[in-house]
Amino acid sequence: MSIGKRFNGLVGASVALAAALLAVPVAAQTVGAPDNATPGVTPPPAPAKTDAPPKPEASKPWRLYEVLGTEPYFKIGLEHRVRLEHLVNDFRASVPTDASAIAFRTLLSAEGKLGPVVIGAELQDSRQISTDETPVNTGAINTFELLQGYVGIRAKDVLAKGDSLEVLFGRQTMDLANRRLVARNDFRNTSNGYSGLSLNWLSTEKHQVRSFAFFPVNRLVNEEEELRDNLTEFDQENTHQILWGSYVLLNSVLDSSNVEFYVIGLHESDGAVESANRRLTTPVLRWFRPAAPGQLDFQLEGMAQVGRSRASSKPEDVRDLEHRAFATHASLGYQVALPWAPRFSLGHDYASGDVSPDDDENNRFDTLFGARRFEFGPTGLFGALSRINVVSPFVRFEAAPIKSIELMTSHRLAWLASSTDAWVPAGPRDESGRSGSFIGYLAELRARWTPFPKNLSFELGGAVLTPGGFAKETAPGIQGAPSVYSYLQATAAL
Ligand SMILES: [Ca+2]
Ligand SMILES: [Ca+2]
Repeated sequence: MSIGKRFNGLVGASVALAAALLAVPVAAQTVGAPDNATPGVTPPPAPAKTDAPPKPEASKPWRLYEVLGTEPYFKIGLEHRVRLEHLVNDFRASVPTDASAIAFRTLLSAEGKLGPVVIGAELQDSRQISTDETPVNTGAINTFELLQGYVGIRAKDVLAKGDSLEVLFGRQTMDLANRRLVARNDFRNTSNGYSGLSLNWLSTEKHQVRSFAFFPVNRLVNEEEELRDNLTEFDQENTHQILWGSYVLLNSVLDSSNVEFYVIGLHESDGAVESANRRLTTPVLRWFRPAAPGQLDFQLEGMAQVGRSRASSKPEDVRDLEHRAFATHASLGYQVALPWAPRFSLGHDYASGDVSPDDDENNRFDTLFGARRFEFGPTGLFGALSRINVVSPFVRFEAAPIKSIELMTSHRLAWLASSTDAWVPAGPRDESGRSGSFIGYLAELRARWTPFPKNLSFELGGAVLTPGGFAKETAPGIQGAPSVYSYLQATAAL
């Protein structure tokens, strides 16, 4: 199908969908907090994150369900986002090429509540129109999908006065801890979904216990031509994959810092989806103090990963390897006690890579179902860096010069942790290690304008990857020139 035809058809469909959805009473929740919001569900408050300064106090957003007065029994939310993206010099390509896309995402959520019993659903329509040179995948496209559909309970004063408990059964989304290993994606046009049982308990002192057992949801369609045509097919729970976890947060324990400990398990075999037969256990320890005006904040995290896995998900690859990998994050920040909340931070990320393709071990750290936009730069058409086989120091500066405007810039150098393993987001691997290890320098800028908090926001951003020795040697599409990504997006929610 030609781009023009696709464009006309899809814009028509998107406009019709938006019009249809706007005709119903609405209320949504993610504008202005695009990196960690969870529409449709109101879990116990998560601990403050250290990767963003506290937002200036916002006025109350406009919500139609409040006007209608259906709360607390029924809430409905709608959000629509459109993003224009352009990538000059695609670092993944085998020949120099550019990529361009317009990505649309619509979320419609509804939740009914009677006493402690909740029942909810969320529809996600994610689609993209793009040039023929632009790669397409299920990260951008998943049309008319049931992202969430659950029943459960949400109750207060369960074990002690002032605590809260949420138990959900069904298809749901989840942000676990700092979202590095289990996340509800937000910048990415589609989100991960998980089906199963989750429990979330928050004590009066804001200590937290979470536990879950899921079948991750496999996004469909997934063939290139079907994706390019934005076809619709109901996603399938991958019953050959089990994701489970247990999480404890001790709030404000050591000199107003927090300690988190959790374990995530992933067990999979080949079914409808080819797998690398991962049987991984990932224990994580994080010690952190959230950002606040006039004080030092920090984050120290260690993630170990052990078990068995295969080097690839190819059906002919049946060699089980000992999986031994790990990742670390260390950062230090300071937010100046000024009205425009300037915050400086610096830090270091490490994630192991495979040492040798010929031994009996797999040392490549696996990020499971995590998100990376909040620290490794924009994803979407870009996503040049990730927490896999990487050594990367960074500096970051953020500020809110006026109440409705937030600015952020970050700068990273990135090397392969193992020069004999791949630069995974791009693909190339030099098993000899002779191409060196310097991936390059990533500079990022972002400006966000929120004229109506949680109702309307605009974001303009971009990133430049200046290739290092390894990228120049192994990524023919780059030919030594920088990859330059830019985007402009608008998000409206009711
Ligand atoms: Ca689907
Ligand atoms: Ca190996």
